[in-house]
Amino acid sequence: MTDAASAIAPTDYQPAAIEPSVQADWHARQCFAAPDQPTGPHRYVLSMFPYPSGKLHMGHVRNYTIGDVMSRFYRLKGENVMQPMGWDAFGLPAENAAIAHNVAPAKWTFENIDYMRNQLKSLGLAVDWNREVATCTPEYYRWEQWLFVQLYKKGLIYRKLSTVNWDPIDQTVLANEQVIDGRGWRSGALVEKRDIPMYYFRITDYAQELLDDLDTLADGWPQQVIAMQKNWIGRSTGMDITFPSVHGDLTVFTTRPDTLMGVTYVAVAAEHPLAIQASSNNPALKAFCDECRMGSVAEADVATADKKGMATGLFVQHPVTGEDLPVWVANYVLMTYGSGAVMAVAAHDERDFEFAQQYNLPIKQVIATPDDFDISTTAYTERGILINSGEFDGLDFDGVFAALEAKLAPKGQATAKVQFRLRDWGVSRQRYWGCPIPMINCDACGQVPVPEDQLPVVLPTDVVPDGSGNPLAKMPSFYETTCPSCAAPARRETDTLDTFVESSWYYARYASPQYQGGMVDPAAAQSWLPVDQYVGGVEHAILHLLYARFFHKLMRDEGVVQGNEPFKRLLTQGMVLADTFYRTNDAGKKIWFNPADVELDKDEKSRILAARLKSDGQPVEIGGMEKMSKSKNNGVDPQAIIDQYGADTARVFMMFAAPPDQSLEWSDAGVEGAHRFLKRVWRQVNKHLSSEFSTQKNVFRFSQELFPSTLLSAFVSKDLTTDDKDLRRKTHETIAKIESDIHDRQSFNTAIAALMELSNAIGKFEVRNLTNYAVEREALICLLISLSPFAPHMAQTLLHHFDIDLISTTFPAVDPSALVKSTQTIVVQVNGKRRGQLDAPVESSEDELKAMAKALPEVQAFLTGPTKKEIVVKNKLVNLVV
Ligand code: ANZ
Ligand code: ZN
Repeated sequence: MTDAASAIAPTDYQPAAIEPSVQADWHARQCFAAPDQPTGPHRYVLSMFPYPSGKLHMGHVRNYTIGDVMSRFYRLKGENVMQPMGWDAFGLPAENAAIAHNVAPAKWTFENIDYMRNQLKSLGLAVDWNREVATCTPEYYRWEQWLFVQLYKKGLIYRKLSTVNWDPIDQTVLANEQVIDGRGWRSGALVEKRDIPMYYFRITDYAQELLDDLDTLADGWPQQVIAMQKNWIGRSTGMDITFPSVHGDLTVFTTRPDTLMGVTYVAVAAEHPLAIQASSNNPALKAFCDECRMGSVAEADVATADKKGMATGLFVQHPVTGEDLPVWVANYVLMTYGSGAVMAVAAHDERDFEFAQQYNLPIKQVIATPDDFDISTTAYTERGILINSGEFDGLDFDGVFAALEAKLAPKGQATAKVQFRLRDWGVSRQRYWGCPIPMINCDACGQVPVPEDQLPVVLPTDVVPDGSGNPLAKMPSFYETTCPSCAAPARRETDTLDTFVESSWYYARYASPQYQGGMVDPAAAQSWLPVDQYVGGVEHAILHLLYARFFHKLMRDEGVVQGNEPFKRLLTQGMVLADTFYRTNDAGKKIWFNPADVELDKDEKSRILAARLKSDGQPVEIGGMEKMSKSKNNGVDPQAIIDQYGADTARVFMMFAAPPDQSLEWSDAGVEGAHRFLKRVWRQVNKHLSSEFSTQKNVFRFSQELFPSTLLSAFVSKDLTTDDKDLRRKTHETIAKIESDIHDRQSFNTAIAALMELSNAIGKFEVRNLTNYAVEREALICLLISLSPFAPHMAQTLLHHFDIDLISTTFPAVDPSALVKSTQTIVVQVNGKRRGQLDAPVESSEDELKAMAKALPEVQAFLTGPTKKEIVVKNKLVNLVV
């Protein structure tokens, strides 16, 4: 290896010349292959796998660079790191592409995977490609089907009617995103609602555990994500209260039983039995209920929609006073929450208040308000002391709760209750490109799971959907089968699973991706799970992370994995933003132009002053920074950046431009800045290697034998100069900072800033003798190793010239002796006023400091007589009193 050490790096930094060969070296040596059962410290670093949409976007690049920096750092720290990669390969875009280009979804998907795999490799990720998984392969989804069957047998999956969007022209079920302004995306037909049977996962059985276990994640997960999950699970404690009536008793769920004496009407959902009963002889009411049912079922829409209602003409009795209360149908009451009915307290609930005002219903205040609160214009929604409540007057929330329970519970009219907002998870999709649901429909036996020895139910891959319904339902070769329990002819289920199911357990499959005996090899699961560090977009903060947590618990209860949670630590990266440019056409519509097609005038702070379209030289409007997206046409293609500057520059820019959890503003100037930094490091190493001292053999001894034990002092027998000591201190402070920035703070931008500072310090350092040369060598080696998680290709190439193999080296240890400051600044005062300062060796005695202070010419001018008192504050100041 000494030959390599004496070789000199080419003068110019040419990423295109080094990156492919470094990647080929990694592949040839299988550098990042993780063992199934690691010995010693090990870490599982996972970035959310991509959907193979066609090509990488900047969000991917950011996500995978963050994960890769951590993987490479922990590898350098001597850990066995597993960083796998795969493909979330089922989903609607493949079907849309099939319709648009007449190509089979399988072919389209695998071609995209091949292209994107190459793109990921060109980014230089330290990925164990032997663990690659694509969720659309039978080897993967057969275990998903296996779990489905187990859960169905346990009753954790059930089938019930549910409402879908139906396109009457295409005769197909539409996903929510295929409904645009109430019409089918392809046919333009007005979308109808239909009730069809679907399979559900009983996630609500795990609601309490999913909530409680969030507390165990508090150290590793962002607070905000934990809060979003809590909110989504939405645990409310309250009471079921029953209102007796001749039409049948009406039960409502309320979180505010304390307001019971303020109820002035009750409201039910359009689907509620009382509404249906009242509609049977009231055509106007029936029409109104039908209209409500056509509306959106999304809770957010319901909350903001105009309040609409109609009286049913029915009455129920107040459980305490016996008073008759009118029953209304209201569009703000959801059939799917509580019992689909509310006791309305207009004075203390905003929605009820709005509704009561609109329909002139009475408003009765029962909670005392602060003096300055105007209850005639707004509902007062805080808890408080009861008024106008007869026997309950003067009580607070807990007091009424207990009193009501004591009074009504014995009559069966009140039960304390916990209610979750979380709904069971409907997983049936009437789509082709998904995992087949392993069920068989038999006329005699009903739903029968596919026997385990007949799994997997393989999805045919040579199908090109045409947009008119699910092709599987038109393929007798797929659906014709026999019933496993009675052997009569039966029909295979043609619905497929929601693609969130595949992404709920891929992290576990990576532990043993080829295992044929189950979802995960128990030994591999034991070794690698849970994931130590998960990295992904905050857009997955709710559904994906909740489903994956749920699956981990399902798999645990099935004996497949251990532990309660899949992801120990979570980093949610921010969005990538870019400038937007547009023109407004005659119809008032904005036409967006890609930043690559626009040229800019900028001021000295590189703020944009004006923008012109390159093709016609005419101005375009500046729309500001927005999330990179197709709709604003402001996506910057990462491939273009990699081609022009190299992957290392793209990576360094991504990590330097913003803290990982914040949004990142794309800027060409920023990319160029990152590139200049790498070029400077390249030149510095080049200069060092071509120095006159480079031929001295004992220099190589330093890197080969003594590094990384940082025994520079053993190498350098002579005393170091102040400059030597300063650079050594900078070097070791930087190492310490990189460690704490990456490991403790996950603050990668400040780590790069520290590396830039170290490079600056090296730039200012002068090499006059062999000792200086050794000090500089240490600094450069430490700089390159610390830079290697960010710019691995360049680091590996340059370290080779120091006889160091990046793949087998370790992260430098901090030399505590190098951190000791050699000099310190001492302020000199005369009679308490600052008159000068001096740099004194740290070990100076009080007498030495006093003498040095008195010797300063600017101080002497004020020493008008003999000193009466001389005060020394250690390491800080000398005060001379005359
Ligand atoms: C009376 C009341 C008085 C209420 C008051 C609130 C304030 P959370 O906290 O989200 O669980 N509610 C019950 N079932 C409903 C349904 N199916 N559709 C729409 N709203 C429903 O919400 C619980 C509250 O939401 C319940 O407490 C009920 O209104 C309403 F001053 O009951 B409350
Ligand atoms: Zn049967």
